[in-house]
Amino acid sequence: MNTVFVNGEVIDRVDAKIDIEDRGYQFGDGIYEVIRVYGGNTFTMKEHMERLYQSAEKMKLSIPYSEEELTGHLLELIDSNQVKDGIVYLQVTRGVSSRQHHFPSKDVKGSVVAYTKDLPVPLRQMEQGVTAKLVEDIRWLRCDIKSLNLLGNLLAKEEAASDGHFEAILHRGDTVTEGSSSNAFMVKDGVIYTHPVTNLILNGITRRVIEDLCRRNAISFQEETFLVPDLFEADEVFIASTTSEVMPVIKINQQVIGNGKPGSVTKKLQALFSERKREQSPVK
Ligand code: DCS
Repeated sequence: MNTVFVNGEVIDRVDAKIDIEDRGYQFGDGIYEVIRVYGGNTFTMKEHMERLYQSAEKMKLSIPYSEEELTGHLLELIDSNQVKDGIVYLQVTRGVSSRQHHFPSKDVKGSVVAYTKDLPVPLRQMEQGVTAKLVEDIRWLRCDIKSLNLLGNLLAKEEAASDGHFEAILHRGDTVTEGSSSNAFMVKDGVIYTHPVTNLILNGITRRVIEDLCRRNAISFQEETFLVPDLFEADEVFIASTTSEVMPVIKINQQVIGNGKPGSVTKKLQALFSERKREQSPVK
């Protein structure tokens, strides 16, 4: 049986029901997190939970559980579904109330849903690299909130995917911001560049792990904006997310990046990232 968490209960997936007047369903008025599970253990769970509560605060959403309670429920769910390599998806909306734009009264409780999914690490793509399409960033100005409102991201991803690309790399004017569901990085002369943490990008947890790995291993990591021409002239480009880890980008649009193969800095980071995963998993 595949179980899901719905408002405090762990139930069979087929029994899960959502009210048609849930504000997540009607407005995308909610937030979410995607947390990795490796070998049955969560990876950077604390960071994801903290970001969830930060997103909630930024949109004045009250989560009806403490962080500890919610973490406990997720661990129970992972256990119940015997997840080995996969993800847990967690979503909180502003709850159910008759459709109106302004927020419902304080006694309307947020809806909390979570489910797990088996998802292997995309090893082949990580080894060979993927291609990306450059797409204009038409999203709103609070991309720091991990909101359910993903239409700008979806349109970009679809534009890239329908041309056979793995990811859309977004640019606002001349500035490269991030991927449609990842952070974007370029390497030039041994230095890694990525957009600074502002309202224009999501402060990715994988990005933070990469920053920490760079600091500990004397790899130069610069939080500095870079431009579209810089991206095309980079030695290496990679994207990073919970599901894709450190993913080399070997071609953008029709243009080959560097020598068209995953670069040495990217490969070094992949190795360090794998090591970090092993360190975080308790030895069984
Ligand atoms: N930027 C955007 C717009 C994202 O959607 C994501 C992750 C990231 C950056 C990277 O953040 P993490 O490193 O914290 O994952 N998006 C999640 C998603 O929607 N599916 O998988 C990850």
